[in-house]
Amino acid sequence: MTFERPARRATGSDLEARTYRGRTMREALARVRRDLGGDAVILAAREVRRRRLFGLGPGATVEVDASSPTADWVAAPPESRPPRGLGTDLGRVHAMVGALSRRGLMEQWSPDLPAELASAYARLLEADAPEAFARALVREAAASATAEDLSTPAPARAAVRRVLEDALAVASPIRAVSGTRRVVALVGPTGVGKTTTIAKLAATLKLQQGVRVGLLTVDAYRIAAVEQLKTYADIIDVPLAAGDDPDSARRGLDELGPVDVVLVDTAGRSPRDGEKIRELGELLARLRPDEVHLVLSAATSARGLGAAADLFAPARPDRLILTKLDEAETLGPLLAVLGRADRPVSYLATGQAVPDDVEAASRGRLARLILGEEPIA
Ligand SMILES: Nc1nc2c(ncn2[C@@H]2O[C@H](COP(=O)(O)OP(=O)(O)OP(=O)(O)O)[C@@H](O)[C@H]2O)c(=O)[nH]1
Ligand SMILES: [Mg+2]
Repeated sequence: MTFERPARRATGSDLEARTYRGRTMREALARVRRDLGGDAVILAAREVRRRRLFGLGPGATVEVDASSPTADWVAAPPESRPPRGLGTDLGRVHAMVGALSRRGLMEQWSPDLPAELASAYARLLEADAPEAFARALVREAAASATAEDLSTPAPARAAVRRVLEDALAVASPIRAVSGTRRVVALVGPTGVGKTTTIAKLAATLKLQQGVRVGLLTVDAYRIAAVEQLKTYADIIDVPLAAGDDPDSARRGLDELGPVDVVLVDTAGRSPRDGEKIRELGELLARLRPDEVHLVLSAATSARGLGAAADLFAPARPDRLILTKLDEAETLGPLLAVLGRADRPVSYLATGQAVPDDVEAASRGRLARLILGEEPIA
């Protein structure tokens, strides 16, 4: 495709705007950058053909008005810039340009996404949600929302939140069933908070719900690990057993006596340590827990989360616990693993305090947290 010299347009001020065209926003912006440099000021953008609901028809183009940066304009926040005679039909698309260019996200946009959802899309990208996920959510929201929903930013954001909520799965909290012993194991990478979460859950189950809880550690070859759990067992006043191979772990279960719920603490494994994870899988296969919760720290990169979810597959986790939500800068990376792991989230851990900083997961809360619409504490 050849590069056409852009037409010059008067802006009604001392600035000169040029108009750049492309089949997509990305293409038009690439031309702006090539001609005016990376600091060019985007003044407006429009779709040239009438826009259909889900994107542009064939041959439709995007026009971007841009000018060279001047100190005066660069300093001013985009919303304070007047349209400066660039035509009256800025409206919706102008707002989209504002929402995205303010956040340096203009490049990501393409005209097949509805402009009304630009700010919700920008919010997802700012939360470090994977771009493909953000795009899919926005598309889905556009398909399910009414025109009225999309008329102003708040309902448009709510439409995206609803779609995100629907995409999330949560599991019900651990329930004691009288007459049966429910065995619940926590597995996961080193240092994510398995032992701390077990202490929180044990205290909550016993003190708030009157459930008879026992603890079993299969991390017995690490003295410090046993001592850490023993300290909690003493404070909460629940029995503790230990075992480091399938036979001693099974014996440990029996030593706990009549309890309703056994929480099983396992040794943290590096996601790189495939052999140890397989051993853990074998031990759990013999122990036959009713639930296996994979504990992941929200303060891990998307890549680290994905690797952990894949590598702990031999332990057959059927639920996810997300810890350190308080430490994570953004929660968007979780979306990659929530999709990939395909397991419902059972609990959210939001700090170091035992037992306060744990809560049963809820879809609404998780969606609002991921979108940055609600504080952790
Ligand atoms: N900020 C924050 N810290 C947490 C949270 N959960 C646990 N921690 C801290 O993380 C550190 C490690 O916690 P542990 O419970 O020992 O982690 P673990 O997964 O049992 O570690 P290993 O047994 O060594 O694999 C401790 O300092 C905890 O206080 C949380 O939700 N938020
Ligand atoms: Mg531990």
